[in-house]
Amino acid sequence: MEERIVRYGSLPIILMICFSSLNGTTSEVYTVGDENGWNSEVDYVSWSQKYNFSVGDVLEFKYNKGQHNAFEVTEATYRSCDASSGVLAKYETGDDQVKLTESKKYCFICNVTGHCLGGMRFEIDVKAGNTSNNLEPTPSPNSGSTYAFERWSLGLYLFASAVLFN
Ligand SMILES: [Cu+2]
Repeated sequence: MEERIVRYGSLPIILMICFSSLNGTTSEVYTVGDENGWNSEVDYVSWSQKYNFSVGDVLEFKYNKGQHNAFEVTEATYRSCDASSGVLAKYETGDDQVKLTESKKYCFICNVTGHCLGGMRFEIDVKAGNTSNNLEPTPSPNSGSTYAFERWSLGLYLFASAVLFN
C-alpha cells in the first residue's frame, strides 16, 4: 500500500523531468522572416531580436532562387554590405538550411545589388544553449506547483482509500 502511494505521488515529478530533459536537447529550425521568408519586405533586425538562438539550431532561408541569396559574412562586411571580402559561406538554392554549429556572432546578408543596404541583413548571437540549459536550476514556481500537485494527488488517494477500505 505504501509503495503505491509513493509511486502515484512521484508520477508528476517523473513526467516533469522527462519533459524538461527533452526540452533541453531539442534544436529548433527558424525560418528567417517567419512566414514572410527572405525578401526585401521584411525588417530582419526586428526578426532576429525575437528569438534566442542556440548551438544546434538551424536557420532556413526561403526565397525565389536567383532573386536573392544568403551569404554568411564577417561583422565588417555585414556593416559595409561590401561582399568583395569577408564572405564565410554562400547559400543560393532558394531553400537553404544553415546549421548554427558554433557559439559566436553570425552575420547574414543578401548579396543581390542593393538588397543588403535595403535591409536584407541581420546578425545574431548564438549561445551554447543546449548544454547549459540542463545546468540551470528548475524554476521554483514550477517545482512548487509540482509538489502541490503531488500532495494533492496523495491526499486524493488517501481519501479514496479511506472511503473504500473503511
Ligand atoms: Cu535579396
